[in-house]
Amino acid sequence: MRLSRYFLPVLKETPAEAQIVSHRLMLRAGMIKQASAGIYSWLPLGFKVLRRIEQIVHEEQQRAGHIPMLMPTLQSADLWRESGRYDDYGQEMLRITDRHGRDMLYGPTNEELITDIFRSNVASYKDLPLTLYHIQWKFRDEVRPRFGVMRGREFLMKDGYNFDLTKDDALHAYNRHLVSYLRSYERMGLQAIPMRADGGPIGGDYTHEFLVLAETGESEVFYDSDITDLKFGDREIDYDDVAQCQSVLEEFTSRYARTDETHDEAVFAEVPEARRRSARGIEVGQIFYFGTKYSEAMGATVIDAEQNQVPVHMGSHGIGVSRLLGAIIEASHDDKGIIWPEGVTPFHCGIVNLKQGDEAADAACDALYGALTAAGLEPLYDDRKERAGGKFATMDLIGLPWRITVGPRGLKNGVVELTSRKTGESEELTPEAAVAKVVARYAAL
Ligand code: P5A
Repeated sequence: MRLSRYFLPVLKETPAEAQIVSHRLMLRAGMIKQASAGIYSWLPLGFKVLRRIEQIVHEEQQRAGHIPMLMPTLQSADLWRESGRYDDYGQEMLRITDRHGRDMLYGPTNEELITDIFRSNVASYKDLPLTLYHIQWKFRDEVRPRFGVMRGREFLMKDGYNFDLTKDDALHAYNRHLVSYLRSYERMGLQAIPMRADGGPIGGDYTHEFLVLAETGESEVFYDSDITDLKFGDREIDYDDVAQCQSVLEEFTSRYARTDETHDEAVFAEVPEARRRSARGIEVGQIFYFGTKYSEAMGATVIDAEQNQVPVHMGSHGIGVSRLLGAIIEASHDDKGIIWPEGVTPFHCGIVNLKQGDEAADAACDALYGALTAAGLEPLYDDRKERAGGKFATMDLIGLPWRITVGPRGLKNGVVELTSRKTGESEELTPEAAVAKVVARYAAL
């Protein structure tokens, strides 16, 4: 993409309404624009990152054997009356009446809708296990929407639902989700720690939240510092292997790590004092096992091997897709702007032409652009007639991991400059070597 033809409305001033750095940087980098309280338009740069995050989530869900689909945002109130949650959900639910006077709602989550799909189509234990998921907008009429996409009213969530014959099978589904979430967050350059939490309006008492530690996080958390050394890394996993998934769960959840809802001072006191931490965290996902709560209320049963009708065991599992943009920026920025992890960056590499209109510089930039594109990468070429300082400031603000700077002086010696946004280090390389280095970085992801 050539910057002269793109839509990147960066702001020079720091927006007064934004209280935390990720919100400020998303506004300044022209990623989002507020439409009304807690509701945002996703401008091209923000939309690109959102899509990259979605892509990682899709790949990791499907790797775990979970099946993608799409349910609507508007739901009938009748289904929610069946589960009893129409009255329980309270003011967070946006209720709508259609022209025929039918009660509808903008879905805050989809347990009822998916249970209805299941009961209409599945009758036998032979069709289990089954896990369906989608990535869809949700609406929760939060009292205090704030911090930009971090606590929105309209927000994008990946929500998955497992249907199993037995509790053990459902717990395996829970473990599969835990493993796939660990992989997903690491691919986004994040450390998200699973912590024992509370079921809240979703239900069940077996649930973990995934938290990214950050001072601006809205959750208070308590944990054993040893847990921060754990990495999932690039280990191979067989998602059908019950024991293997269980051992990952044990590895990542055996140390003390709880949100304030389930925090227990007496148990925490058993952690050696030097390792006890209390901090703040951003909740980027939550997994639940709630047994037969919805299947019993809504008649989602199957015939088992002995010909008995039994309610299925269920769980639901959510990732805060749009919130993740905020969480990633909170975890990765400096005073100049965003520092995108390579796994989610909107463009793979920036190209800065120091002297637009200079024949050699223009030709070298075009050649770099062509070579990066041919290698399957998306460069962002700043081809505007602007001062070098302004171009660098924009690139630093929008945080692309790599920048290639091209100027007539370097070209005389056959070199361009390759700069890492993260370390700030630059090296002079031939254009071919610079491209090869950037391509190799992404190939290694
Ligand atoms: C699990 C999937 C559920 O709704 N039902 C379907 C279950 N869980 S949850 O924890 O309530 O939400 C899942 C994740 O969505 C993100 N999230 C939000 N993101 C932005 N703004 C909000 N107002 C908001 N509310 C929830 C969180 O990341 C949460 O973990």
